[in-house]
Amino acid sequence: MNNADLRLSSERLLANLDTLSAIGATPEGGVRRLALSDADKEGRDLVTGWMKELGLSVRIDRIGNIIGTRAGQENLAPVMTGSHIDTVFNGGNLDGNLGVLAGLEVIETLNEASIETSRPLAVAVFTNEEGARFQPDMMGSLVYAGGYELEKALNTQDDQGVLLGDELRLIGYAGDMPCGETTPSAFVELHIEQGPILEREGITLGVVENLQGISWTEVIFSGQANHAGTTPMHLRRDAGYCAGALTAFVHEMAKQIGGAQVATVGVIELEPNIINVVPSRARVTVDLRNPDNARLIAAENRLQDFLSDLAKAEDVEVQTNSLARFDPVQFDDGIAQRIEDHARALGHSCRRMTSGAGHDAQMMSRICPTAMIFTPSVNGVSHNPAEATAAEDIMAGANVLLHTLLDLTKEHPGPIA
Ligand code: HGY
Ligand code: MN
Ligand code: MN
Repeated sequence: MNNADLRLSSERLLANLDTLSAIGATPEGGVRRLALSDADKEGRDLVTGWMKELGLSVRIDRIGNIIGTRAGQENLAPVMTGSHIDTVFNGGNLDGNLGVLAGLEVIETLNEASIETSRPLAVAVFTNEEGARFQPDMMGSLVYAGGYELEKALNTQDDQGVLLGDELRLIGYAGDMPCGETTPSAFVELHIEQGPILEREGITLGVVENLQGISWTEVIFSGQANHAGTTPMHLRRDAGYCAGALTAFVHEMAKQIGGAQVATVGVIELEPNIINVVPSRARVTVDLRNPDNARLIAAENRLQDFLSDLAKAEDVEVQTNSLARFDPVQFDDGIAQRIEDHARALGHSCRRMTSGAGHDAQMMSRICPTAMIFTPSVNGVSHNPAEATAAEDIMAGANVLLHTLLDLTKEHPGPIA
């Protein structure tokens, strides 16, 4: 068979996605597989078992990243694909999982066709991409790319005070391989778009050429608990009011800035959280994103100015902690062009686009030529049990991944057939 006619098995890939989705399945039909939880361990055990069945050499690095490698004919740097299998608290079945299992399906298809590649081919499962339990997000790939100290990552605590390093040992994935030991020759990640653009435009695939900047801030307001009935409004030091004012401010600020600016208050925790007590303390998280770094910095500065004015006006203390800050990322145009050429050669409509979400690829782009493939999300929904992508779109993206990876495993990738 001419390699150009090679296709993945949709039955097998879709079945494997269902099998993995059963681990951490929620009653709403989604998945809860928080990083380094028992469900994450179970998912990791399933995936590493599949890697071994495929004959991959499986190694775990010191932050728990799993790297399965299929040997090449030459001892060259591998082409790498992959993503993550940890989810947010109320996640869907595809976010991250698709990129990992499509990578394994590529391996299985090459094994079945007895196709050898000159470069090795690796599939990565990165630790804690979501940052839902331990911040920052994309932590495993960031450590792999040398952007975050391993010790700092291992000493990260979740909101119960549990150390990431202890959890890693507990689930048996505190590996001994140095992080980032192997620099891939290229990294390509398949991921759902998690937004509305492809579906709205009726386009099958996204060729992701850049990714927006991300700023996560934790804001702590400290006021004074007081009686809800006896305390006059002008004598209150109301942390709960400040949390609400901040939420309204970031929402309005993003709308005023316009363009691609987005802002989200995802967490509001009040203490003592009792109906008849003026809140003494509020913990609030602010997620700001913009593909233009100057605008993102301007939004961050407006946030800080608002907080200092609010603290003065309401006589509360305010403390901010940066939980994550990543500049916008430009992917490799050569890799993006190959993705686009393969999409068109396979007869799929596609368009260049920016990623609104963070991904492991943004960290891998620090160390090797990198780009991404997006498949459409039904109703643009993600980080939600309703997350879905049509089977034919999943296979379109996965087959473009197959041919892009196959192409890149040639020592000198030639023109697209
Ligand atoms: O936050 C993000 O964009 C990613 O889902 N971790
Ligand atoms: Mn993801
Ligand atoms: Mn996600």
